[in-house]
Amino acid sequence: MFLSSHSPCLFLLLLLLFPTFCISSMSLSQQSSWASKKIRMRDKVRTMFYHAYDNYMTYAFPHDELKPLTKSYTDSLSELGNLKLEHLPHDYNGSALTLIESLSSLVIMGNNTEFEKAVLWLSENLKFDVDARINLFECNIRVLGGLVSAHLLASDSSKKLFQGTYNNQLLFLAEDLGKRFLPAFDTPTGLPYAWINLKYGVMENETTETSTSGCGSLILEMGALSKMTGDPRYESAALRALRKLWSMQSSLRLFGTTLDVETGEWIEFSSGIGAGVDSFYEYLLKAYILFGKEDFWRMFHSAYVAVQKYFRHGPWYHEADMRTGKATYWQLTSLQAFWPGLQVLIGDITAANSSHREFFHVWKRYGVLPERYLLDHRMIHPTEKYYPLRPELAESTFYLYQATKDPWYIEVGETIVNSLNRYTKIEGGFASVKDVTTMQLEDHQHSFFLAETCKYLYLLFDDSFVLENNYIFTTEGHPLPVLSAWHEKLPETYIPTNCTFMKRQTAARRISSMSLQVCPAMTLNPGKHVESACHIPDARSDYRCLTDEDCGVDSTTCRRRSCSIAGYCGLWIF
Ligand code: DMJ
Repeated sequence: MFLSSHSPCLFLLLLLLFPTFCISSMSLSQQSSWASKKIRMRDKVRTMFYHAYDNYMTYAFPHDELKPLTKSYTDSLSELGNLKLEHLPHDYNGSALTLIESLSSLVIMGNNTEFEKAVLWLSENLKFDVDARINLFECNIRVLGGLVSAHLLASDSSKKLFQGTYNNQLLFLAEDLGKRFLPAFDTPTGLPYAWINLKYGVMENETTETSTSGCGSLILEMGALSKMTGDPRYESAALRALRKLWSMQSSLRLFGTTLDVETGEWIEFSSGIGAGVDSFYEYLLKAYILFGKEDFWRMFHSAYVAVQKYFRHGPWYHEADMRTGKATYWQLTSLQAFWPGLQVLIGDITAANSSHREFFHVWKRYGVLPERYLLDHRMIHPTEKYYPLRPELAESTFYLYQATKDPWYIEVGETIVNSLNRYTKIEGGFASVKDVTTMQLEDHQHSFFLAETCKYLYLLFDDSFVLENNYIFTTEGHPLPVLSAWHEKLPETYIPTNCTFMKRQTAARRISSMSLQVCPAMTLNPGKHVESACHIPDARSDYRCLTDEDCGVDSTTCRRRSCSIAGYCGLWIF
Protein backbone atom coordinates (compact mmCIF):
# COMPACT_ATOMS: atom_id res chain seq x y z
CA MET A 1 0.00 0.00 0.00
CA PHE A 2 2.75 2.41 0.95
CA LEU A 3 4.81 1.54 -2.07
CA SER A 4 2.13 2.16 -4.58
CA SER A 5 2.21 5.92 -4.50
CA HIS A 6 5.91 6.38 -4.03
CA SER A 7 8.93 5.91 -6.15
CA PRO A 8 11.36 3.06 -5.47
CA CYS A 9 13.94 5.65 -4.34
CA LEU A 10 11.65 6.94 -1.67
CA PHE A 11 11.03 3.40 -0.60
CA LEU A 12 14.76 2.80 -0.20
CA LEU A 13 15.10 5.97 1.83
CA LEU A 14 12.30 4.87 4.11
CA LEU A 15 13.95 1.56 4.63
CA LEU A 16 17.08 3.30 5.81
CA LEU A 17 15.12 5.47 8.18
CA PHE A 18 12.73 2.82 9.40
CA PRO A 19 14.29 -0.59 9.00
CA THR A 20 11.32 -2.36 10.58
CA PHE A 21 9.32 -1.30 7.58
CA CYS A 22 10.71 -4.28 5.76
CA ILE A 23 8.44 -6.85 7.32
CA SER A 24 7.73 -9.09 4.43
CA SER A 25 9.83 -11.98 3.34
CA MET A 26 10.56 -10.29 0.03
CA SER A 27 14.06 -9.15 -0.68
CA LEU A 28 14.80 -5.50 -1.25
CA SER A 29 15.20 -5.89 -4.95
CA GLN A 30 11.99 -7.91 -5.18
CA GLN A 31 10.15 -5.17 -3.31
CA SER A 32 11.39 -2.47 -5.58
CA SER A 33 10.66 -4.47 -8.69
CA TRP A 34 7.06 -4.94 -7.51
CA ALA A 35 6.86 -1.24 -6.79
CA SER A 36 7.98 -0.33 -10.28
CA LYS A 37 5.69 -2.93 -11.82
CA LYS A 38 2.77 -1.31 -10.00
CA ILE A 39 3.71 2.09 -11.34
CA ARG A 40 4.01 0.68 -14.86
CA MET A 41 0.67 -1.06 -14.60
CA ARG A 42 -1.01 2.02 -13.14
CA ASP A 43 0.17 4.04 -16.13
CA LYS A 44 -1.08 1.37 -18.48
CA VAL A 45 -4.53 1.49 -16.88
CA ARG A 46 -4.54 5.27 -17.07
CA THR A 47 -3.85 5.02 -20.80
CA MET A 48 -6.73 2.56 -21.14
CA PHE A 49 -9.09 4.89 -19.30
CA TYR A 50 -8.22 7.84 -21.51
CA HIS A 51 -8.48 5.76 -24.66
CA ALA A 52 -12.05 4.93 -23.62
CA TYR A 53 -12.82 8.43 -22.34
CA ASP A 54 -11.33 10.42 -25.24
CA ASN A 55 -13.09 8.30 -27.81
CA TYR A 56 -16.35 8.72 -25.94
CA MET A 57 -15.85 12.48 -25.83
CA THR A 58 -14.98 12.60 -29.52
CA TYR A 59 -17.61 10.33 -31.01
CA ALA A 60 -20.42 9.98 -28.50
CA PHE A 61 -20.60 12.84 -25.98
CA PRO A 62 -23.08 14.18 -24.93
CA HIS A 63 -24.95 11.01 -25.76
CA ASP A 64 -24.93 8.13 -23.30
CA GLU A 65 -22.41 5.59 -24.45
CA LEU A 66 -19.85 5.02 -27.18
CA LYS A 67 -20.19 2.53 -30.02
CA PRO A 68 -16.48 2.00 -30.56
CA LEU A 69 -16.60 -0.10 -33.73
CA THR A 70 -18.63 2.41 -35.73
CA LYS A 71 -17.37 5.42 -33.77
CA SER A 72 -20.90 6.47 -33.03
CA TYR A 73 -23.16 6.61 -29.99
CA THR A 74 -26.11 4.99 -28.31
CA ASP A 75 -28.81 6.51 -26.14
CA SER A 76 -31.20 3.65 -26.11
CA LEU A 77 -29.76 1.60 -23.31
CA SER A 78 -32.00 -1.33 -22.73
CA GLU A 79 -31.38 -1.15 -18.99
CA LEU A 80 -31.43 2.56 -18.51
CA GLY A 81 -33.95 3.99 -20.95
CA ASN A 82 -33.29 7.46 -22.28
CA LEU A 83 -32.60 10.69 -20.56
CA LYS A 84 -32.77 13.88 -22.54
CA LEU A 85 -31.08 17.21 -22.41
CA GLU A 86 -33.87 19.64 -22.98
CA HIS A 87 -32.10 22.52 -24.60
CA LEU A 88 -30.61 20.34 -27.29
CA PRO A 89 -32.32 19.63 -30.63
CA HIS A 90 -35.62 17.84 -30.51
CA ASP A 91 -34.33 14.49 -31.68
CA TYR A 92 -31.54 14.52 -29.17
CA ASN A 93 -31.78 11.82 -26.58
CA GLY A 94 -28.71 11.63 -24.37
CA SER A 95 -27.77 12.15 -20.75
CA ALA A 96 -23.97 12.25 -21.05
CA LEU A 97 -24.13 9.07 -18.99
CA THR A 98 -20.52 8.05 -19.57
CA LEU A 99 -19.34 11.50 -18.50
CA ILE A 100 -21.32 11.27 -15.23
CA GLU A 101 -19.95 7.78 -14.66
CA SER A 102 -16.38 8.99 -15.28
CA LEU A 103 -16.40 11.81 -12.71
CA SER A 104 -15.03 9.93 -9.72
CA SER A 105 -12.52 8.06 -11.89
CA LEU A 106 -11.17 11.38 -13.13
CA VAL A 107 -10.63 12.44 -9.52
CA ILE A 108 -8.96 9.16 -8.57
CA MET A 109 -6.62 9.52 -11.54
CA GLY A 110 -5.82 13.07 -10.47
CA ASN A 111 -7.36 14.92 -13.43
CA ASN A 112 -8.91 17.84 -11.55
CA THR A 113 -9.11 20.05 -14.63
CA GLU A 114 -11.21 17.60 -16.61
CA PHE A 115 -13.33 16.93 -13.52
CA GLU A 116 -14.10 20.63 -13.09
CA LYS A 117 -14.86 21.03 -16.79
CA ALA A 118 -17.24 18.07 -16.69
CA VAL A 119 -19.00 19.32 -13.55
CA LEU A 120 -19.53 22.75 -15.09
CA TRP A 121 -20.83 21.27 -18.31
CA LEU A 122 -23.28 19.01 -16.49
CA SER A 123 -24.51 21.77 -14.24
CA GLU A 124 -25.36 23.89 -17.26
CA ASN A 125 -26.78 21.21 -19.51
CA LEU A 126 -28.22 18.26 -17.64
CA LYS A 127 -31.97 18.43 -17.06
CA PHE A 128 -34.26 15.73 -15.77
CA ASP A 129 -37.64 17.23 -16.61
CA VAL A 130 -37.93 15.06 -19.65
CA ASP A 131 -40.40 12.59 -21.06
CA ALA A 132 -38.16 9.57 -20.62
CA ARG A 133 -38.86 6.13 -19.19
CA ILE A 134 -35.88 5.05 -17.13
CA ASN A 135 -34.97 2.02 -15.07
CA LEU A 136 -34.94 3.11 -11.44
CA PHE A 137 -32.15 0.78 -10.31
CA GLU A 138 -29.80 1.60 -13.18
CA CYS A 139 -30.50 5.32 -12.99
CA ASN A 140 -29.95 5.23 -9.24
CA ILE A 141 -26.58 3.47 -9.29
CA ARG A 142 -25.22 5.22 -12.37
CA VAL A 143 -26.70 8.71 -12.47
CA LEU A 144 -27.73 9.49 -8.88
CA GLY A 145 -24.70 7.63 -7.51
CA GLY A 146 -22.38 9.37 -9.96
CA LEU A 147 -23.73 12.80 -9.05
CA VAL A 148 -23.83 12.25 -5.28
CA SER A 149 -20.31 10.89 -5.19
CA ALA A 150 -18.93 13.65 -7.42
CA HIS A 151 -20.68 16.26 -5.28
CA LEU A 152 -19.06 14.89 -2.13
CA LEU A 153 -15.67 14.95 -3.85
CA ALA A 154 -16.17 18.44 -5.27
CA SER A 155 -17.28 19.86 -1.94
CA ASP A 156 -14.39 18.32 -0.01
CA SER A 157 -12.26 21.44 0.44
CA SER A 158 -9.20 19.40 1.37
CA LYS A 159 -9.14 17.98 -2.15
CA LYS A 160 -9.04 21.35 -3.90
CA LEU A 161 -10.58 19.94 -7.04
CA PHE A 162 -11.98 23.25 -8.23
CA GLN A 163 -10.12 26.30 -9.50
CA GLY A 164 -13.35 28.28 -9.43
CA THR A 165 -16.05 28.00 -6.84
CA TYR A 166 -18.21 24.97 -6.57
CA ASN A 167 -21.78 25.95 -5.76
CA ASN A 168 -23.34 22.57 -5.06
CA GLN A 169 -24.60 22.30 -8.62
CA LEU A 170 -24.33 18.51 -8.61
CA LEU A 171 -26.31 18.29 -5.40
CA PHE A 172 -29.16 20.29 -6.96
CA LEU A 173 -29.16 17.94 -9.92
CA ALA A 174 -29.11 14.91 -7.62
CA GLU A 175 -31.99 16.31 -5.59
CA ASP A 176 -34.04 16.99 -8.70
CA LEU A 177 -33.46 13.42 -9.85
CA GLY A 178 -34.19 11.98 -6.40
CA LYS A 179 -37.57 13.77 -6.32
CA ARG A 180 -38.44 12.20 -9.65
CA PHE A 181 -37.72 8.75 -8.20
CA LEU A 182 -40.26 9.15 -5.39
CA PRO A 183 -43.50 8.39 -7.31
CA ALA A 184 -42.06 4.94 -8.10
CA PHE A 185 -42.39 4.06 -4.40
CA ASP A 186 -46.06 4.97 -4.27
CA THR A 187 -47.30 1.37 -4.19
CA PRO A 188 -49.36 -0.54 -1.60
CA THR A 189 -46.19 -2.36 -0.53
CA GLY A 190 -43.69 0.48 -0.70
CA LEU A 191 -41.69 -1.62 -3.19
CA PRO A 192 -40.76 0.62 -6.11
CA TYR A 193 -41.71 0.16 -9.74
CA ALA A 194 -38.74 -0.85 -11.87
CA TRP A 195 -39.52 1.77 -14.51
CA ILE A 196 -40.57 5.36 -14.17
CA ASN A 197 -41.06 8.31 -16.47
CA LEU A 198 -39.01 11.21 -15.19
CA LYS A 199 -41.59 13.78 -16.22
CA TYR A 200 -44.88 11.96 -15.69
CA GLY A 201 -44.12 9.40 -12.97
CA VAL A 202 -45.36 5.83 -13.26
CA MET A 203 -46.92 5.25 -16.69
CA GLU A 204 -50.26 3.60 -17.22
CA ASN A 205 -49.99 -0.18 -17.60
CA GLU A 206 -46.42 -0.10 -16.38
CA THR A 207 -45.03 -3.52 -15.51
CA THR A 208 -45.32 -4.37 -11.82
CA GLU A 209 -42.45 -6.85 -11.98
CA THR A 210 -39.09 -5.91 -10.56
CA SER A 211 -35.99 -7.56 -9.14
CA THR A 212 -34.62 -8.02 -5.65
CA SER A 213 -31.71 -5.68 -6.44
CA GLY A 214 -34.20 -3.20 -7.88
CA CYS A 215 -35.85 -2.91 -4.45
CA GLY A 216 -32.92 -3.57 -2.17
CA SER A 217 -30.03 -1.55 -3.62
CA LEU A 218 -31.16 2.03 -3.31
CA ILE A 219 -30.21 2.86 0.25
CA LEU A 220 -26.63 4.09 -0.26
CA GLU A 221 -27.43 6.70 -2.89
CA MET A 222 -30.85 7.73 -1.57
CA GLY A 223 -29.67 7.61 2.04
CA ALA A 224 -26.70 9.83 1.19
CA LEU A 225 -29.03 12.22 -0.65
CA SER A 226 -31.19 12.56 2.46
CA LYS A 227 -28.17 13.16 4.68
CA MET A 228 -26.91 15.88 2.34
CA THR A 229 -30.20 17.66 1.71
CA GLY A 230 -31.81 17.15 5.11
CA ASP A 231 -34.88 15.84 3.27
CA PRO A 232 -35.69 12.43 4.83
CA ARG A 233 -37.98 11.27 2.02
CA TYR A 234 -35.30 9.55 -0.07
CA GLU A 235 -33.86 7.53 2.77
CA SER A 236 -37.34 6.67 4.09
CA ALA A 237 -38.54 5.44 0.70
CA ALA A 238 -35.45 3.28 0.18
CA LEU A 239 -35.62 1.96 3.73
CA ARG A 240 -39.32 1.13 3.56
CA ALA A 241 -38.72 -0.83 0.35
CA LEU A 242 -35.78 -2.65 1.91
CA ARG A 243 -37.77 -3.57 5.01
CA LYS A 244 -40.68 -4.85 2.95
CA LEU A 245 -38.29 -6.94 0.88
CA TRP A 246 -36.75 -8.22 4.08
CA SER A 247 -40.16 -9.30 5.35
CA MET A 248 -40.58 -11.41 2.21
CA GLN A 249 -37.70 -13.77 2.99
CA SER A 250 -38.46 -17.47 3.25
CA SER A 251 -38.19 -19.54 6.39
CA LEU A 252 -34.69 -20.47 5.16
CA ARG A 253 -33.82 -16.74 5.09
CA LEU A 254 -33.53 -16.81 1.32
CA PHE A 255 -34.91 -14.39 -1.24
CA GLY A 256 -36.15 -14.87 -4.79
CA THR A 257 -35.00 -12.95 -7.86
CA THR A 258 -38.15 -11.21 -9.14
CA LEU A 259 -41.34 -10.00 -7.49
CA ASP A 260 -44.50 -8.00 -7.96
CA VAL A 261 -44.45 -4.51 -6.43
CA GLU A 262 -48.23 -4.23 -6.12
CA THR A 263 -48.91 -7.57 -4.41
CA GLY A 264 -45.56 -8.15 -2.74
CA GLU A 265 -45.53 -11.73 -4.08
CA TRP A 266 -42.47 -13.49 -5.44
CA ILE A 267 -42.44 -14.29 -9.14
CA GLU A 268 -39.10 -16.10 -9.48
CA PHE A 269 -38.27 -18.25 -6.48
CA SER A 270 -34.85 -19.35 -7.61
CA SER A 271 -31.96 -17.05 -6.77
CA GLY A 272 -28.25 -16.87 -6.11
CA ILE A 273 -25.69 -14.13 -5.65
CA GLY A 274 -25.62 -12.98 -9.28
CA ALA A 275 -27.96 -11.13 -11.63
CA GLY A 276 -31.05 -9.58 -10.07
CA VAL A 277 -29.89 -10.10 -6.48
CA ASP A 278 -26.16 -9.28 -6.17
CA SER A 279 -26.23 -5.68 -5.00
CA PHE A 280 -29.00 -6.37 -2.47
CA TYR A 281 -26.49 -8.32 -0.34
CA GLU A 282 -23.79 -5.78 -1.10
CA TYR A 283 -25.90 -2.85 0.10
CA LEU A 284 -26.85 -4.48 3.42
CA LEU A 285 -23.18 -4.59 4.41
CA LYS A 286 -22.17 -1.30 2.81
CA ALA A 287 -25.14 0.50 4.38
CA TYR A 288 -23.91 -0.74 7.73
CA ILE A 289 -20.44 0.58 7.04
CA LEU A 290 -21.72 3.93 5.73
CA PHE A 291 -24.48 4.59 8.27
CA GLY A 292 -23.48 2.38 11.20
CA LYS A 293 -27.04 1.16 11.84
CA GLU A 294 -26.99 -2.10 13.75
CA ASP A 295 -30.05 -3.28 11.85
CA PHE A 296 -28.16 -3.42 8.57
CA TRP A 297 -25.53 -5.59 10.17
CA ARG A 298 -28.14 -7.97 11.56
CA MET A 299 -29.78 -8.25 8.16
CA PHE A 300 -26.49 -8.80 6.39
CA HIS A 301 -25.41 -11.34 8.97
CA SER A 302 -28.52 -13.45 8.56
CA ALA A 303 -28.55 -13.16 4.75
CA TYR A 304 -24.84 -14.00 4.48
CA VAL A 305 -25.18 -17.11 6.60
CA ALA A 306 -28.05 -18.32 4.41
CA VAL A 307 -26.05 -17.67 1.22
CA GLN A 308 -23.10 -19.63 2.51
CA LYS A 309 -25.35 -22.43 3.66
CA TYR A 310 -27.58 -22.87 0.61
CA PHE A 311 -25.71 -21.47 -2.39
CA ARG A 312 -22.11 -22.27 -1.69
CA HIS A 313 -20.53 -25.42 -3.01
CA GLY A 314 -16.81 -25.25 -2.26
CA PRO A 315 -15.57 -22.16 -4.05
CA TRP A 316 -18.65 -22.01 -6.31
CA TYR A 317 -22.07 -20.49 -5.77
CA HIS A 318 -25.02 -22.16 -7.48
CA GLU A 319 -28.63 -21.01 -7.40
CA ALA A 320 -31.29 -22.48 -5.13
CA ASP A 321 -35.03 -22.33 -4.56
CA MET A 322 -35.78 -19.94 -1.71
CA ARG A 323 -38.55 -22.22 -0.41
CA THR A 324 -36.70 -25.51 -0.27
CA GLY A 325 -33.02 -24.57 -0.43
CA LYS A 326 -32.65 -27.15 -3.22
CA ALA A 327 -30.09 -26.34 -5.92
CA THR A 328 -31.70 -25.14 -9.16
CA TYR A 329 -29.01 -23.92 -11.55
CA TRP A 330 -25.37 -24.93 -11.34
CA GLN A 331 -24.02 -21.87 -13.04
CA LEU A 332 -21.23 -19.43 -12.56
CA THR A 333 -22.09 -15.96 -13.79
CA SER A 334 -19.68 -13.17 -14.35
CA LEU A 335 -21.63 -10.86 -12.01
CA GLN A 336 -20.98 -13.24 -9.10
CA ALA A 337 -17.30 -12.34 -9.24
CA PHE A 338 -18.00 -9.31 -7.00
CA TRP A 339 -18.70 -11.65 -4.05
CA PRO A 340 -15.08 -12.27 -2.97
CA GLY A 341 -14.63 -8.48 -2.75
CA LEU A 342 -17.62 -8.26 -0.42
CA GLN A 343 -16.25 -11.11 1.66
CA VAL A 344 -13.01 -9.22 2.10
CA LEU A 345 -14.94 -6.40 3.75
CA ILE A 346 -16.02 -8.76 6.52
CA GLY A 347 -12.66 -10.41 6.83
CA ASP A 348 -13.65 -13.71 5.21
CA ILE A 349 -10.39 -13.77 3.29
CA THR A 350 -9.97 -17.49 2.87
CA ALA A 351 -13.36 -18.02 1.28
CA ALA A 352 -12.87 -14.91 -0.86
CA ASN A 353 -9.51 -16.11 -2.08
CA SER A 354 -10.72 -19.56 -3.04
CA SER A 355 -13.68 -18.28 -5.09
CA HIS A 356 -11.57 -15.58 -6.68
CA ARG A 357 -9.11 -18.22 -7.87
CA GLU A 358 -11.88 -20.13 -9.63
CA PHE A 359 -13.17 -17.03 -11.39
CA PHE A 360 -9.65 -16.20 -12.47
CA HIS A 361 -9.23 -19.74 -13.77
CA VAL A 362 -12.22 -19.28 -16.02
CA TRP A 363 -10.89 -15.86 -17.10
CA LYS A 364 -7.57 -17.41 -18.05
CA ARG A 365 -9.22 -20.28 -19.87
CA TYR A 366 -11.24 -17.99 -22.15
CA GLY A 367 -9.19 -14.79 -22.07
CA VAL A 368 -12.07 -12.91 -20.39
CA LEU A 369 -15.05 -13.99 -18.25
CA PRO A 370 -18.02 -15.45 -20.11
CA GLU A 371 -21.36 -14.16 -18.84
CA ARG A 372 -22.59 -17.62 -17.82
CA TYR A 373 -20.71 -20.86 -17.35
CA LEU A 374 -22.45 -24.17 -16.72
CA LEU A 375 -20.72 -25.74 -13.76
CA ASP A 376 -22.38 -29.13 -14.20
CA HIS A 377 -21.39 -29.41 -17.86
CA ARG A 378 -18.13 -27.49 -17.56
CA MET A 379 -19.03 -25.40 -20.57
CA ILE A 380 -20.18 -21.90 -21.47
CA HIS A 381 -23.90 -21.26 -21.64
CA PRO A 382 -24.77 -21.52 -25.36
CA THR A 383 -26.54 -18.14 -25.53
CA GLU A 384 -24.55 -16.18 -22.94
CA LYS A 385 -21.05 -16.23 -24.30
CA TYR A 386 -20.51 -12.50 -24.06
CA TYR A 387 -18.22 -10.35 -21.92
CA PRO A 388 -19.42 -6.73 -21.81
CA LEU A 389 -16.23 -5.35 -20.17
CA ARG A 390 -17.55 -6.09 -16.71
CA PRO A 391 -15.60 -4.99 -13.63
CA GLU A 392 -16.39 -7.63 -11.01
CA LEU A 393 -13.22 -9.72 -11.19
CA ALA A 394 -11.01 -6.61 -11.15
CA GLU A 395 -13.04 -5.30 -8.19
CA SER A 396 -12.48 -8.44 -6.11
CA THR A 397 -8.82 -8.50 -7.09
CA PHE A 398 -8.44 -4.96 -5.74
CA TYR A 399 -10.06 -5.87 -2.41
CA LEU A 400 -8.05 -9.05 -2.03
CA TYR A 401 -4.81 -7.24 -2.69
CA GLN A 402 -5.77 -4.64 -0.08
CA ALA A 403 -6.38 -7.43 2.41
CA THR A 404 -3.40 -9.63 1.77
CA LYS A 405 -0.78 -7.57 -0.06
CA ASP A 406 -0.06 -10.81 -1.87
CA PRO A 407 1.75 -9.84 -5.10
CA TRP A 408 -0.09 -12.66 -6.83
CA TYR A 409 -3.08 -10.32 -7.12
CA ILE A 410 -0.90 -7.80 -8.93
CA GLU A 411 -0.22 -10.54 -11.44
CA VAL A 412 -3.92 -11.25 -11.73
CA GLY A 413 -4.48 -7.55 -12.42
CA GLU A 414 -1.76 -7.59 -15.02
CA THR A 415 -3.40 -10.54 -16.78
CA ILE A 416 -6.75 -8.74 -16.78
CA VAL A 417 -5.19 -5.56 -18.18
CA ASN A 418 -3.34 -7.47 -20.88
CA SER A 419 -6.45 -9.41 -21.94
CA LEU A 420 -8.50 -6.23 -22.13
CA ASN A 421 -5.87 -4.57 -24.31
CA ARG A 422 -5.39 -7.63 -26.44
CA TYR A 423 -8.99 -8.59 -27.11
CA THR A 424 -11.16 -5.52 -26.59
CA LYS A 425 -9.09 -2.46 -27.44
CA ILE A 426 -9.75 -1.06 -30.90
CA GLU A 427 -9.06 2.28 -32.47
CA GLY A 428 -12.41 3.72 -31.42
CA GLY A 429 -12.31 2.67 -27.74
CA PHE A 430 -12.93 -0.60 -25.93
CA ALA A 431 -15.55 -2.96 -27.34
CA SER A 432 -17.57 -5.61 -25.54
CA VAL A 433 -16.93 -9.20 -26.50
CA LYS A 434 -19.91 -10.85 -28.18
CA ASP A 435 -18.58 -14.38 -28.01
CA VAL A 436 -15.64 -15.30 -25.82
CA THR A 437 -14.97 -18.45 -27.84
CA THR A 438 -14.24 -16.46 -31.01
CA MET A 439 -13.50 -13.05 -29.46
CA GLN A 440 -15.90 -11.51 -31.92
CA LEU A 441 -16.63 -7.96 -30.76
CA GLU A 442 -19.82 -6.03 -30.20
CA ASP A 443 -20.31 -2.32 -30.82
CA HIS A 444 -20.73 -1.16 -27.23
CA GLN A 445 -18.50 0.45 -24.61
CA HIS A 446 -20.56 0.35 -21.43
CA SER A 447 -20.26 3.29 -19.06
CA PHE A 448 -19.29 0.96 -16.20
CA PHE A 449 -16.03 0.27 -17.99
CA LEU A 450 -15.00 3.80 -17.00
CA ALA A 451 -16.86 3.90 -13.68
CA GLU A 452 -15.63 0.55 -12.43
CA THR A 453 -13.38 -1.64 -14.56
CA CYS A 454 -10.68 0.97 -15.14
CA LYS A 455 -11.14 2.42 -11.65
CA TYR A 456 -10.64 -0.85 -9.75
CA LEU A 457 -7.65 -1.77 -11.90
CA TYR A 458 -6.14 1.63 -11.26
CA LEU A 459 -6.76 1.35 -7.50
CA LEU A 460 -5.18 -2.09 -7.48
CA PHE A 461 -1.91 -0.59 -8.68
CA ASP A 462 -2.19 2.79 -6.96
CA ASP A 463 -4.33 3.00 -3.84
CA SER A 464 -3.31 6.49 -2.75
CA PHE A 465 -6.95 7.60 -3.07
CA VAL A 466 -8.16 5.16 -0.40
CA LEU A 467 -5.11 5.71 1.74
CA GLU A 468 -5.99 9.31 2.39
CA ASN A 469 -9.61 8.77 3.30
CA ASN A 470 -12.13 6.16 4.23
CA TYR A 471 -14.47 5.44 1.34
CA ILE A 472 -17.04 2.83 0.63
CA PHE A 473 -17.65 2.15 -3.07
CA THR A 474 -21.20 1.89 -4.36
CA THR A 475 -22.13 -1.03 -6.57
CA GLU A 476 -21.24 1.15 -9.56
CA GLY A 477 -17.82 1.96 -8.08
CA HIS A 478 -18.65 5.52 -6.97
CA PRO A 479 -16.86 6.38 -3.72
CA LEU A 480 -18.82 7.70 -0.73
CA PRO A 481 -16.86 8.87 2.32
CA VAL A 482 -17.61 7.28 5.69
CA LEU A 483 -18.47 10.30 7.82
CA SER A 484 -19.20 10.37 11.51
CA ALA A 485 -21.99 12.87 10.87
CA TRP A 486 -23.87 10.19 8.93
CA HIS A 487 -22.85 7.35 11.17
CA GLU A 488 -24.67 6.05 14.22
CA LYS A 489 -21.59 4.58 15.82
CA LEU A 490 -18.56 6.60 14.91
CA PRO A 491 -17.50 8.92 17.68
CA GLU A 492 -17.19 12.64 17.12
CA THR A 493 -13.42 12.33 17.29
CA TYR A 494 -13.62 10.59 13.95
CA ILE A 495 -14.62 13.87 12.29
CA PRO A 496 -11.47 15.88 11.73
CA THR A 497 -9.38 13.31 9.95
CA ASN A 498 -11.70 10.52 8.98
CA CYS A 499 -8.54 8.48 9.21
CA THR A 500 -6.55 6.48 11.62
CA PHE A 501 -2.94 7.20 12.32
CA MET A 502 0.03 5.00 12.64
CA LYS A 503 2.73 6.42 14.81
CA ARG A 504 6.14 5.85 13.41
CA GLN A 505 8.92 7.31 15.51
CA THR A 506 7.89 10.92 15.96
CA ALA A 507 5.99 11.30 12.72
CA ALA A 508 2.40 10.14 12.41
CA ARG A 509 1.57 8.71 9.03
CA ARG A 510 -2.00 8.63 7.86
CA ILE A 511 -3.38 5.30 6.88
CA SER A 512 -6.82 4.53 5.65
CA SER A 513 -9.26 3.07 8.10
CA MET A 514 -10.72 1.21 5.15
CA SER A 515 -7.41 -0.51 4.73
CA LEU A 516 -7.49 -1.42 8.38
CA GLN A 517 -10.98 -2.66 8.01
CA VAL A 518 -10.15 -4.89 5.11
CA CYS A 519 -6.64 -5.60 6.15
CA PRO A 520 -6.48 -6.27 9.85
CA ALA A 521 -3.20 -4.84 11.05
CA MET A 522 -1.33 -6.30 8.16
CA THR A 523 0.01 -3.09 6.73
CA LEU A 524 1.36 -2.04 10.09
CA ASN A 525 4.82 -2.41 11.45
CA PRO A 526 5.07 -4.97 14.19
CA GLY A 527 5.20 -3.44 17.60
CA LYS A 528 4.06 0.01 16.48
CA HIS A 529 1.29 1.71 18.31
CA VAL A 530 -1.88 2.50 16.38
CA GLU A 531 -4.21 5.27 17.42
CA SER A 532 -7.69 5.98 16.21
CA ALA A 533 -11.06 6.93 17.56
CA CYS A 534 -11.85 3.35 18.38
CA HIS A 535 -9.33 1.16 16.68
CA ILE A 536 -7.54 -1.48 18.70
CA PRO A 537 -5.02 -3.42 16.65
CA ASP A 538 -4.93 -7.17 16.42
CA ALA A 539 -2.44 -8.86 18.71
CA ARG A 540 -0.35 -10.32 15.95
CA SER A 541 1.12 -8.36 13.13
CA ASP A 542 0.52 -11.03 10.51
CA TYR A 543 -3.27 -10.60 10.79
CA ARG A 544 -3.62 -14.23 11.88
CA CYS A 545 -5.09 -15.43 15.18
CA LEU A 546 -5.59 -18.42 17.39
CA THR A 547 -8.50 -17.11 19.45
CA ASP A 548 -10.82 -14.08 19.44
CA GLU A 549 -8.58 -12.56 22.06
CA ASP A 550 -5.92 -12.05 19.41
CA CYS A 551 -8.23 -9.78 17.45
CA GLY A 552 -8.74 -6.11 18.11
CA VAL A 553 -11.49 -3.62 17.39
CA ASP A 554 -12.31 -2.44 13.88
CA SER A 555 -11.63 1.22 13.36
CA THR A 556 -14.55 2.05 11.12
CA THR A 557 -17.35 0.22 12.86
CA CYS A 558 -15.85 0.07 16.36
CA ARG A 559 -16.89 -3.56 16.35
CA ARG A 560 -14.81 -6.29 17.92
CA ARG A 561 -13.15 -8.55 15.42
CA SER A 562 -13.17 -12.27 15.96
CA CYS A 563 -11.01 -15.13 14.82
CA SER A 564 -12.22 -17.19 11.85
CA ILE A 565 -11.86 -20.94 11.62
CA ALA A 566 -9.04 -20.38 9.15
CA GLY A 567 -7.27 -18.18 11.67
CA TYR A 568 -7.92 -14.69 10.31
CA CYS A 569 -9.06 -11.73 12.37
CA GLY A 570 -12.07 -10.10 10.77
CA LEU A 571 -15.59 -8.82 11.21
CA TRP A 572 -16.68 -12.39 11.40
CA ILE A 573 -20.29 -13.16 11.86
CA PHE A 574 -20.30 -16.74 12.96
C1 DMJ B 1 -22.68 -2.58 -12.75
O1 DMJ B 1 -23.55 -1.72 -13.40
C2 DMJ B 1 -23.01 -2.67 -11.30
O2 DMJ B 1 -21.91 -3.18 -10.65
C3 DMJ B 1 -24.21 -3.53 -11.03
O3 DMJ B 1 -24.49 -3.69 -9.66
C4 DMJ B 1 -24.06 -4.90 -11.66
N1 DMJ B 1 -22.94 -4.98 -12.50
C5 DMJ B 1 -22.74 -3.92 -13.44
C6 DMJ B 1 -21.49 -4.13 -14.25
O4 DMJ B 1 -21.23 -5.45 -14.51
